[in-house]
Amino acid sequence: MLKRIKHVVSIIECRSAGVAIRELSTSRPYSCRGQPSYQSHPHLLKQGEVCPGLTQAEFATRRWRLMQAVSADASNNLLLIMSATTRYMSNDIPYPYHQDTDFLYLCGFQQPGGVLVLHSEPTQTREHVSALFVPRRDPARELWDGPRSGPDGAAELTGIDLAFPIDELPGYLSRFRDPAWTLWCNELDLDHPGWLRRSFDVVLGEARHDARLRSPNNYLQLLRLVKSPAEQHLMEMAAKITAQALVDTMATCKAPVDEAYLYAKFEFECRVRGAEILAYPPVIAGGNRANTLHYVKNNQIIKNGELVLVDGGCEYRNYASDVTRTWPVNGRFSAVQVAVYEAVLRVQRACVAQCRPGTTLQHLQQLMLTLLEDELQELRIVDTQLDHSEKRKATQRYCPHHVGHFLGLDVHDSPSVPHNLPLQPAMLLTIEPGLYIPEGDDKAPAAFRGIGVRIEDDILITDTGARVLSAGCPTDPEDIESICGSR
Ligand SMILES: [Mn+2]
Repeated sequence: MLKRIKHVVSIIECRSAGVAIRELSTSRPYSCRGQPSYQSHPHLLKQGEVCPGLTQAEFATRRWRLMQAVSADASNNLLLIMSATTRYMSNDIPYPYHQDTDFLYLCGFQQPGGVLVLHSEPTQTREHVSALFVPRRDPARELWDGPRSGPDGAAELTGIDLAFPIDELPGYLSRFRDPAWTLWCNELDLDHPGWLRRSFDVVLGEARHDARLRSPNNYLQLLRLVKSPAEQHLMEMAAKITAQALVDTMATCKAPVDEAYLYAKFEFECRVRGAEILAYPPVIAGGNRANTLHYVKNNQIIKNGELVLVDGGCEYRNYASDVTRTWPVNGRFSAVQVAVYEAVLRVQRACVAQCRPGTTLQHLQQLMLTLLEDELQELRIVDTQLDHSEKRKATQRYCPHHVGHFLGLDVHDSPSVPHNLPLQPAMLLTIEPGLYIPEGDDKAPAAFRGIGVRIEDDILITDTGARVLSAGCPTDPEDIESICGSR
């Protein structure tokens, strides 16, 4: 019943907006076809959900909030958000498709070739209109690529105000030529098809870079920073799956071991628990390779007596996790290894303990550096006789990365949000101090060279403090030793 009313409203809006009225099927449901829906995948979605756990109402609220935010800056607003393009591994063989996360955040449509248009339209019924332009159904292409939603399936799934075939986008945009409209849109890159560029030229004409064109990024990143209860639940699931996969990876680890084996084991344990993919190429770094921060080759043999640093995270229902553990591949930390490990662990726990509303990433970064500096002097890796600035420089050499980052649909979520922004309940971040002493570092005592340790957890800011979502994988060295090689 509700659905029928929605269609009637859509038709009225089409008329009032002067848009050609498309055929609307009200006789039978579409069941979407191009991505899981309540009808096709009842084990994943409940009725009214666009993506598992996320309702049509939640997506509508996100769009409304974004339009409210930009309305503070300008009055006639047109937003265009593009879906990600399909990338190819080899001529016509695509990589697994991964939707643009802003597009996904605003409408939940997971198929390529779409454009989301949001524009102000102060009427008695609503303040703005959301229109989704998607590829038409095409039996010849669908034979190869699988089913598509088409506009009707997209409308039914997302509950969006309007849905049209993508080729109608230039016509729809022609009424926004008036310079009174502010266009909020990210720059197109070379991957976007030529017809999309031409659609944008319809709005902007010759004035491609004038003041009418603005980026919605800052507003979107601030909105995405604070997670709804449904998002918090999905992120907690992602962190739990990753934590358990790390436990299982440790448990089957015996020296010597191939990094590639640990990679496969970790990914397998994530995916059998329901994660679709990994959120990023994991770092599986044995011995000195842990000192290469973005080591992702994962193809060396880790020798008996070495540590392995595993920085990995699954993506569960589009939400990322990001956890790091470091363990001895033979199940026993050496005295030197455990000394470095416990130094990092004390700093990590102290930083996590400071996570609460009102603190900032900037403060946590300073805290991490101060504490690491003390630990490095205690370990006699940094000389206590150095002056303050030399000690800080040395500390930053042994931990060149930041204490953490925000986490969400992207593993490095909301990256442009300033680090002096006070944390609020429902924000999610990582806390990940490390110490990296490369084997060629002749300033450090020889015994420490070649050791790299990082400990990273996913933290949800709550009303009163914080909760460690990835606590399912222990960090205590004795717990780690008892898990290692236990299976
Ligand atoms: Mn991280």
